[in-house]
Amino acid sequence: TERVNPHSRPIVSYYFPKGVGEHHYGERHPMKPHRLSLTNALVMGYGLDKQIHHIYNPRPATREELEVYHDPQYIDFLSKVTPANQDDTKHLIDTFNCVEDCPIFADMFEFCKMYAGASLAGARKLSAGTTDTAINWSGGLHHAKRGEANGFCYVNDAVLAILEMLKYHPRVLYIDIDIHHGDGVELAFYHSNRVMTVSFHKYTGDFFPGTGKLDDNGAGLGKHFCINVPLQDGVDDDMYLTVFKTVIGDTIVLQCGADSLGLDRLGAFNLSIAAHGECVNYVRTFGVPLLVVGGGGYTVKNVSRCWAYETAVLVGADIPDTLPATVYDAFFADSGWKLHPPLTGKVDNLNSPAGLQRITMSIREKLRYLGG
Ligand code: TV7
Ligand code: CA
Ligand code: ZN
Repeated sequence: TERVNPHSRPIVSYYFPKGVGEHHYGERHPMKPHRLSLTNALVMGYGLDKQIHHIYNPRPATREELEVYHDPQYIDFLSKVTPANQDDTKHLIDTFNCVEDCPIFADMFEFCKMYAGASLAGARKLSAGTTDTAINWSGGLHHAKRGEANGFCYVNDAVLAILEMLKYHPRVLYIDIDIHHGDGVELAFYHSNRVMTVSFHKYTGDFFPGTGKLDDNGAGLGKHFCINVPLQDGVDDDMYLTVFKTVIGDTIVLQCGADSLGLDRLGAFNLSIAAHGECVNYVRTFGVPLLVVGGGGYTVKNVSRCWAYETAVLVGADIPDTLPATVYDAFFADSGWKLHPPLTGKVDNLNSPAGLQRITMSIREKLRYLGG
């Protein structure tokens, strides 16, 4: 099935579950699914739909599909709990961690089935060999555990998609450029030598979720098949791309959390949209089947700029820096309707060249061990 030529244009499939952007976590909650509607409006506004081969409104995942990874009792709870009845099941809400970061909101289970269904549809199409690249910006909810919600994530679509791809591919490489550690995906495959997980993240004493140190490298059969790149505030384009380009692989799932951009409401890195997109472009040139999912990103206007730009990168289209007119024009006035507003240099870079050198050398050593 490895029939992708990096020099020709890949076949790209784009998954947008209709209505996914109309869900609300709650007024003050930083996760805004509305960013998905903005992203889709920019993709269509740029006319990228004409360059994308297939556009799908995928069916929601079924319970059975979610239970391939998740605990049936947890899925049963998600299917039944509502804002109206949540007071009757206080103990279960605590058991399954559906508090504060992961509130119970209206049609929450529909939202979960939508974003997971889209990643699964992409994984199936890649496995069937009928697309080279599959994009689901509503996915990438990488913190969800087998039986527990965590960090704005309820079901782990990345884990489900990888499990689907493992039916047909001997190995999968998971790369995570969200500013948070991809702990849920790492945990699911920590003992597996068929899935290599690589996460780039902010790693300091108190930053969520607190895991992902350089020396966490997998266990049992999975020893050496887990890579963590712990970074400090303010990491810039040059440093990030240098470290990023030490990675290699097979079938790939790329989580593109946009909270690693400069000026993110929750993040503290200094990346431009161009550099974030260069990570996507670099992975694209490997010419292997690629599932691209979203993830974090809390400055909504920049998340949608970034993912629209990366959609263009993935289809191999050049798009102008002036944004197309959409119904969301008011969101983009800040930059005079530009795709690439200045985002960098606002946070001090606390990463020293020596510290980064230490990380890069340590990872080169591990990759050499794998013969990669
Ligand atoms: C993939 N940071 C998810 C990233 C998940 C980050 C956190 C918040 C937050 C939650 C809110 C809120 C917030 C302004 C920010 C230790 C706590 C502190 C809850 C109030 N405002 C992804 C999860 C992270 C919820 N959690 O990787 C409702 O920030 O740091 C924590 C944990 C305990 C719980 N409290 C926060 O990007 C998609 N939460 C406002 C309202
Ligand atoms: Ca990450
Ligand atoms: Zn994040």
